[in-house]
Amino acid sequence: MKEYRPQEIEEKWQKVWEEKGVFHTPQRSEKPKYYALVMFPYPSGTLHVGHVKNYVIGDIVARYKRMRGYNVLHPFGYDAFGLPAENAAIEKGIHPEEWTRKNISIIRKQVKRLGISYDWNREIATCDEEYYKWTQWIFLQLYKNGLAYKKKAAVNWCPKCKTVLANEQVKDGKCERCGTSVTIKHLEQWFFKITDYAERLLNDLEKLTGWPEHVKTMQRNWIGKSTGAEIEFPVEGSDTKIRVFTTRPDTLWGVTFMALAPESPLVEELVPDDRKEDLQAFLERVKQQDRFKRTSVEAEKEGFFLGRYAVNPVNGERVPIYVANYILMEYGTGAIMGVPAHDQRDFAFARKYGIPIKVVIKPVDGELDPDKMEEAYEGEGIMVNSGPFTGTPSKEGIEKVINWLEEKGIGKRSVQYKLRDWLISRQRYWGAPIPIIYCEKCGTVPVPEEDLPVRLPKDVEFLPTGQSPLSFHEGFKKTKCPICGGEAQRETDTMDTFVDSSWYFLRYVNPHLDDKPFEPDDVNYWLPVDQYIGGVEHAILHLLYSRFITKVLHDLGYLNFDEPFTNLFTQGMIYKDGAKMSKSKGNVVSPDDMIEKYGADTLRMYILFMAPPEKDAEWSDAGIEGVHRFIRRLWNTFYTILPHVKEETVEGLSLTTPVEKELRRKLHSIIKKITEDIEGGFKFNTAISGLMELINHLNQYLSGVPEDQWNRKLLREIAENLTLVLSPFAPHLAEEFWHELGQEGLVVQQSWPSYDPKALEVEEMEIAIQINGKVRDKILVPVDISEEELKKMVMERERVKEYIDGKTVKKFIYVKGRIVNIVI
Ligand code: ANZ
Ligand code: ZN
Repeated sequence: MKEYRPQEIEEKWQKVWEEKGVFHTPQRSEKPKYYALVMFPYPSGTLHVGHVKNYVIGDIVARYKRMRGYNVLHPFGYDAFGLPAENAAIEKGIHPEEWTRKNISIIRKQVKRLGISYDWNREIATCDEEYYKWTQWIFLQLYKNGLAYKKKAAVNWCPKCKTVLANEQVKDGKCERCGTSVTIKHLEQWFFKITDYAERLLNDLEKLTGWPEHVKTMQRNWIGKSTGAEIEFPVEGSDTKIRVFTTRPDTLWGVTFMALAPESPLVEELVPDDRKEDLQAFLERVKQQDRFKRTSVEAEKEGFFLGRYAVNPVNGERVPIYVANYILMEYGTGAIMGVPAHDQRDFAFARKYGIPIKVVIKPVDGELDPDKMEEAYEGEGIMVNSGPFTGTPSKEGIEKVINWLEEKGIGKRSVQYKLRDWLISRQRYWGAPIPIIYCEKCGTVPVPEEDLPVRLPKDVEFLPTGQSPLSFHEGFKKTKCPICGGEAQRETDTMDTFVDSSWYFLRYVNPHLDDKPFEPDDVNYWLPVDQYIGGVEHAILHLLYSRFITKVLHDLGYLNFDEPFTNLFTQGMIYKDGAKMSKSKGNVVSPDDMIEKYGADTLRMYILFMAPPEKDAEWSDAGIEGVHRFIRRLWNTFYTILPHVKEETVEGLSLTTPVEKELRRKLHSIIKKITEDIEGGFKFNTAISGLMELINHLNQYLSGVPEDQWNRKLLREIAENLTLVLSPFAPHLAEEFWHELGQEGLVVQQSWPSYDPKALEVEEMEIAIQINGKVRDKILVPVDISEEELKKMVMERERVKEYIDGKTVKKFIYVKGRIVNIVI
């Protein structure tokens, strides 16, 4: 028998696919379209099997949909700008471009060896001039429409990476990449006004019925909408008013202090001269604190009394004004009204500084004693000590108080979002330069679209200075003002790489178009993406930014859809030795090694078989061995029947024995199962179990029936259909089988098989029912019925019941396939 040599077969068919261009997607077709997209990788090194999982899932979808008659767009590319390339440049002295291109060619080779059905004509890299030209174009569209602006901002700064980090890139106060504690710097930075879209980004989540609920929840929390009121508290002895945002206007009568964020400009304004020095010391200390930690409930509260008082506008009470470490400048108004009885952080603060605690919400079934309380009562209840609102249920009170505040002109309804504008400036080299020019006469001038791209110069020096290498590059910096022609300077910041990846799914449609980022007609045909597949680590930022940019381009008239991804699938991770794979832990499983040892088809099948694809799974060497053994068995089985079916056709198939009928029933029920497993939501692992089951049945038949009695037409039907349903999972193997069967064309160009519902029907037989030796009834039952099931059916027959008539059944005898005898 022919030996299974996966590497040979795989290389051969990959070449054929490439030469015949079978995966090149026509821009238009009679067929319905299907856009299957996987998240493109960051080319920082070689791929591990976790990436492979992403691409294999995508490939199953793409191959299946192709066989289902869709015109499938399945592209691949690289998120190629970013910090690691630049750090490599500093550490190893390689130019970021060289480093990136080298990694890209390694990854491309790795992916090609997996036999993924990408349209390689559409390959893109975000660091290509022909790509980033259009990233810059997108910046200009936002700028021209007031959605890109520059401001001095307190930014997160990583002292090790020497760069600004977006809030999103700070995890527990530490740099997401290197783990160093993040500090604060004030710099002029470019922002995208994503907050203008907060409400739509939130509401439109409801349209996304094809997204996992947990991802939508993460997006909702990130946007963080709060409704409440803004209220002004006049400062005693001054014209200044402190504006606060609260979600609990029902607690207004319980305010016993005010607190300002350390960064609030009001702090300097209100502090009396004699307290300035102490204040400075305090501010220096708390501004150092981690901005994320210091606002948590557990964090130690620290405050500084400004020596001033504010007046509660609802009852005229005089309350002290503090600066407190747990107030953030970036949220609400940067100031709060302190209600210790009903807010835990205020409670801790009040206890520490001896501030009175005043109860204004009474639990429905109890009393609160401010002296004995051990924590704030944050729940609902009845308003007490609250002037005209005393006795009102607190939930209703919120609405009523807001209306009352608005009538009196003391406050107004307010909605706040946690979402901040998107900081896109990076003081780094390896990114798309922000297309802005500064002219002394004309101010900030956008680069005219016809002058794009603003090219990254190649000859730059990489020094760990914290300033962009572009800012030392006179040739880059010096330019002419597009308006007055005078001497001017280029912006030297580059864009956050999340900008690059916020629109790449549009570029795949027209990857090499050079006068437009995309052709609106084409994009409107292909998008939204029908199935997006990627890791849950991108559940917030990348998806939110992509949704935002899509909405902006929609509003500007370029797109006729405003959500980019109709269906989203987040795959689980692959662990090794109980841990996430990483180079530093030395537990990375390389796809190349696995392909070397077992072939790509085994690797693909194992990754899909190890667990439901949305679940995390643990890599097991024994597991891949097992799948490989199955594939060898499949191979051997195929070559056992091949001589018997090679010249055969399915036409004229007839079944004579029950064993043949049963085998055909198995075939068709497994076609049905695999189809439903794929359609019904990525149940690839059980689809593969189905394949295994079929091979078992086939082998039982082959060993149970003498070779000269094999039903060749039936075996031919099995061989053909098995090959077809196998083909998305193990495409090389399937291609080889298809060829061996003497079929015309490639398996990838075939239609998905449909099952024969008739084959699924179970044959029935007639059983006579005797009672005390006399035939009294007859019953039709499936041939493979068990005695137990049969007995149940028999005993429920009306005629049988009549004869038994409450008497005890002494015996129930079943002569298989013929007769039942009941003795009463
Ligand atoms: C008074 C009050 C009484 C509050 C009470 C809560 C309970 P969310 O839901 O997250 O929007 N707050 C407002 N701005 C703040 C800032 N810049 N830094 C820190 N805390 C701030 O939270 C809104 C609540 O968080 C607001 O409602 C305010 O405290 C506080 F029984 O006002 B509350
Ligand atoms: Zn000018």
